[in-house]
Amino acid sequence: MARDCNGITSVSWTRAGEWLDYSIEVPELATYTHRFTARVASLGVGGTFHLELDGVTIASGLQIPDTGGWQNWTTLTTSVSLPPGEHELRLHFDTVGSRGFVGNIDSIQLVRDDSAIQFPYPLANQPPVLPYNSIPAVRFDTGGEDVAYHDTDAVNESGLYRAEGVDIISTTDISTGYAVGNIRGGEWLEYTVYASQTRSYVLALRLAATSGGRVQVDVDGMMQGFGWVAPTGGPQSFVNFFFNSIPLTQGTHVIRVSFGADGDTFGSFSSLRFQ
Ligand SMILES: [Ca+2]
Ligand SMILES: [Ca+2]
Ligand SMILES: [Ca+2]
Repeated sequence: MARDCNGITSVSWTRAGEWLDYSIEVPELATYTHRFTARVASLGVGGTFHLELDGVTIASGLQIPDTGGWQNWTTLTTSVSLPPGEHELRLHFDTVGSRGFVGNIDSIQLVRDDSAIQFPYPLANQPPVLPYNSIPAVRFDTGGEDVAYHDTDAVNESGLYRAEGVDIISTTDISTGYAVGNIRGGEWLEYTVYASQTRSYVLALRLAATSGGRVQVDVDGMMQGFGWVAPTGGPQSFVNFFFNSIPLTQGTHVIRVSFGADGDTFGSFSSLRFQ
């Protein structure tokens, strides 16, 4: 520990492999994006640290810059996705900088980003409880463009089921009768779920790929897997595409499914199954 110019105690002489734990409570029902801010200082280029929530990395490669002195403070900011409930936030020091220390940390702050609120759909306080056999892809979270999904334009081209940017088609692949269609490269959808147990889940996506393409799964903002879907024979020819190990801790998580590269045509997506 050291004292900064205000006489406030800060964490100093930090080395790789050390960590700090903070118990936090997120009182809301939904998963919100929070801005994480750390006030840091380092004489010479500092080291790196990452953040873990309940043992799972939620932000990595945070670099403490050269601030010109051990008591010259600057702020580091990143966005983290925090599900509701009580959590252990760990600040884990990874590498040291040019002077043999990671750097000094004076304070950290978590501030809710109210412009990025998302809830499960259709019932805001009832996320699907995993394992779950068939979450319709059209039940992506509420919250809109850039928060719960990204679509190339602001219109649902068919006008079916939901009046938002995501394009929805009719299908017989799922009993609810609707799938996300007209998926183009760069588009993504998010689903808030509740994992009933801490373990790895097998995730199966029902996909129909016109010309094939890349699909990626992120959990709470961290990539957990990606793969390439071969052409399936058209936008109504659905196949199961498996991710064999998606680790989830017990509690609420946001699953993001992203498609292709900008400009590609991907196809359709009818459901998600977590086993
Ligand atoms: Ca989001
Ligand atoms: Ca659209
Ligand atoms: Ca689209």
